[in-house]
Formats: sequence, structure tokens, C-alpha cells
Amino acid sequence: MKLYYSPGACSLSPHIVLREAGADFELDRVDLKNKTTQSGADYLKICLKGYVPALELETGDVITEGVAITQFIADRFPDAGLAPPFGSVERAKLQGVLNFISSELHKSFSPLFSATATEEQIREAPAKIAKCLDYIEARFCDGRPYVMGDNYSIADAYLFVVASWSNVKGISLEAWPKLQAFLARVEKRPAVREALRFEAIPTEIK
Ligand SMILES: N[C@@H](CCC(=O)N[C@@H](CS)C(=O)NCC(=O)O)C(=O)O
Repeated sequence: MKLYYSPGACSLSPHIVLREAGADFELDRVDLKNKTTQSGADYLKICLKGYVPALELETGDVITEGVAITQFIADRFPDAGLAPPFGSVERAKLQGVLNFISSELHKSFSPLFSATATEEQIREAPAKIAKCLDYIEARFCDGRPYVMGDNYSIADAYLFVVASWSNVKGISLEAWPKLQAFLARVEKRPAVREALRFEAIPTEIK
């Protein structure tokens, strides 16, 4: 398997999940501006959307969209326990949280990273992010260590990556102490540390 990634982007989530699963994989860095890869490929021929992440399989098939990729990895390595079985109620709940992170939280950050966002979109982003983080914080109110409960899952890797962008964009997480504690907890995981080190991402969530 080969993961197409860009350092610190949302592709860090499947990168972490591949390491958590103990998968044998390669990484190919994508220059998102020029849409070329470190190995010299035209990225638009691999992923027409031009986004990372994309996961290329041994068969040549390419899977795109982070939530599809991380579920595929979790299902391929079930012993890693990164997602409940497909078809279970717990899996549907996990998919609900993955979709929330993707369509609400992740997308609320997008204007802050976009060269084409309007001033209004940039101005409105922090309030939209805060609303999403309020919901995430509420999920942790019962003392659960991870976003789905007692067990670490692919949703935690994704939440870790996206919520950590607050740090990059100077958004303080002081208003969400349980989320802060979660980020510090996840950051200590060996797979997370290895992925951060590989992508040269500074650690220590504030
Ligand atoms: N819906 C996609 C979004 C992926 C996405 O937004 N990727 C960003 C990096 S976090 C990207 O590659 N942006 C490049 C661009 O906009 O040209 C997913 O969840 O995988």
C-alpha cells in the first residue's frame, strides 16, 4: 500500500492509522501546489481531485477520502481493533462521528488554509470551529478517554489531526480542557509520535 500525503495535512490521520495497524506501507509526498509527487508522478493522474490523502493498493486501485481510507485500513487489520465490525451499531456510531469530523470540523478549518477563501469565510471560521469543539467537549463529559468511549479508534486519529490545527492557526483550546487532555493523551501514542516525527510536525499541544 502507498499513502499519498502532505506533511501536517488531513493525510496525517491515515498515516497514523497505518502505523497503529502495523501495516506494511510506503509514503509518497505530494506537492499540493504543483500536484506532483516526490516519486515524480503527476498526482492528478492518481487522484483527480488533487487532494490528499489517497491510498494506492497492490492491485492499483486508489481509495480517496480520509474516512473511507481509515475504515478500509481498520477492516484490513481487524486485530488492531481500530473500528467495530462493519454492520454493527457501534460501527454506525463511529461513522457518524467520522462524518461529523469530516463535514463539520474539518471543513470549518478549510478557509484558514485556503488561498481562495473570502475574508468573510476566514472571519466566520473560528466561531464555526468553536461550535464543533463544544460538541466534541460534551462527548468527553462522561470521563471517556476517547471520542467513541473506552477504545481508541480511527475517529481519534482523525480528531487528533484536525483539532491540532487549532495550534497551527493560533486558536487557543483553553475553552475545551477535556479536548486538550485528549490531544495530549493521543499524542503520547507511539504510532502518533512516529507519524509526527516522520512528517516533521512539532508536538506539544497547547
Ligand atoms: N474530503 C477530503 C478532503 C481532503 C482535503 O481537504 N485535503 C486537503 C489537505 S487537508 C488538500 O489536499 N488540499 C489541497 C487542495 O485544496 O488543493 C477528505 O476528507 O479526504
